[in-house]
Formats: sequence, C-alpha cells, structure tokens
Amino acid sequence: MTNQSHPLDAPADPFAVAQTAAADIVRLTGVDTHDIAVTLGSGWGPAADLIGETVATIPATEVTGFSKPALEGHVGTLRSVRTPDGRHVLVIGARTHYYEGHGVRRVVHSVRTAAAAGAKTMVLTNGAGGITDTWSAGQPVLISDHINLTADSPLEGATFIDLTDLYSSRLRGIAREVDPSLDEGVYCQFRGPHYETPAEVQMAKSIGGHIVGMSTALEAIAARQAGMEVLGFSLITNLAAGISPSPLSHEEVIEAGQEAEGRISRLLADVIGRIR
Ligand code: 8IG
Repeated sequence: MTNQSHPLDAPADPFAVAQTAAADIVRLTGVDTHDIAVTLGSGWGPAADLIGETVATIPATEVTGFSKPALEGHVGTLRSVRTPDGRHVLVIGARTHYYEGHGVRRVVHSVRTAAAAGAKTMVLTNGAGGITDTWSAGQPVLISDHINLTADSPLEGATFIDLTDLYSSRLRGIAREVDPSLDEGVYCQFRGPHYETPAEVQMAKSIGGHIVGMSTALEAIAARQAGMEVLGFSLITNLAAGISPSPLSHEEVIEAGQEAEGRISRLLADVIGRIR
C-alpha cells in the first residue's frame, strides 16, 4: 500500500476516468471500439485464447485507474481479442475485489471502462461457492439474479437504476443454446474475504440464494447503469460452508478451477461467439 493519490479518489468523476482509460486502450491496442467485454474470474482464464486471435495484451497497470492484482496468479492484463467473424472482445483479467478495501469505484472501474470502450455486452465470470446441494465442484452455472449483501453500491447520489432482468434472459437463452444442461441460480455477494459461516450460508439459502461469491453483483449494477446487457457465469469451485461436510480451502478452490477450466472456457468462448 502507498499513500499516493489515485485517479479514482474522490472528487474525480469516475466516468471521466473511465473515458481516459478507454482512450488508453485505443492507443495501446490500436482497436478503436470493442463490442463485448468479458471479465475472467478464477477458472475461466483459458477462454481468452479460445475466443479468437489476440490483437494486443496490455498490463492493466498501464491503463488509467486500474490497480495491481491483489492475488498471486491473477492475470492482471487486458487483452483485445478478435473473433473469427471480426468482432472485438475486451478480455479483462484484472479484477479488483471489494474486499481489497479500495472502495467500490475501483471495483467497477473495469466495467465502466469497458462501456466507455464501446462494449454493449458485459460478460462477468467468477469462481464461487454452491448452495444447491445437487451441484458439484467444477460445474459452471448461469447467474439468474443476485442479492447484494455488501451494503454498498457503485451508484453515487440519488441515482435510481432498474435492475429487473439484470442478468439478461435473452443472453441466458443463447448460453443454453450452447449447453442446454446449464443450471442457473441466484448469486449472493458477500463482502469477504472470509468465506461464510454455515449459518450465513443457511441465511443466503433461506432468502433465495444458490451461489455465494465476492465479486459480481456490484459489477453487474455498474454495467446496467452504463447501459450494457449482462451475462453472468459462476464456476462452482466448492460447495458453500456447511453444505459439504469438509471445510473449505483456497487450494481446493484452485484445484477445482484447474480441473474444469478447459471445458468451461470452451463453453464461454462458444457463448461469446454467438452473442449478437
Ligand atoms: I472460489 O464459498 C469461492 N468464492 N463468498 N463463498 C464466497 N466466495 C467464494 C466461495 C465461497 N468460493
């Protein structure tokens, strides 16, 4: 940690910072506009190479407002990838988590930058815990809706944004054309970085949750505010605390991701290839 000032510290306008970041991306990639953006969470990394041909790879730290990745093994790059039919996908491998404590502006900066770069679709992926007891580690599921338990919001001031159909049923339909067996569930975002207690998992279950995670809800709200259509995928890397009899370990989470990543990344790339 340093006490240097950051471009997203108040009172800067976060949308102006996103515009600057988007201009950095144009300059560094040579791509004037991106059509789709995708954030790759744990387990989804190999999708970048399957979506198409990489036009440019940029360290996230060269783009205005992006932070260094908190986790060893997180990619920390932005890539411009060209699909076989000539669309441009901005692949975000540098997520800032809410639990890092830099505030929600920095959490959603990548999403706002993607919108400023032209993206009309935001695909959010993550590794998460499963509450539904018929799911198993290594299974990808669609996010159908969310419950934001962070008690925070990316919206500032009296900004009222409708979140009906936030996780687009149209895009979920496209995902199911690729894999009709995809199940879906409600994503509960906790602040983290601790995993839930079994009692908190039971609470999430009783209020209608199926997935527990630490990232996607705040990003999805910002994407909707920016006018993007949102698609969300969770890789269930572990059953949530108390659902499985064994305790959670970060190693287990990494292993489940590695075991599933080839399969789910192919799925993600195929879905992105079909989005219109
Ligand atoms: I990977 O069990 C992963 N991320 N909140 N709970 C929460 N986040 C997670 C979990 C989990 N597994």
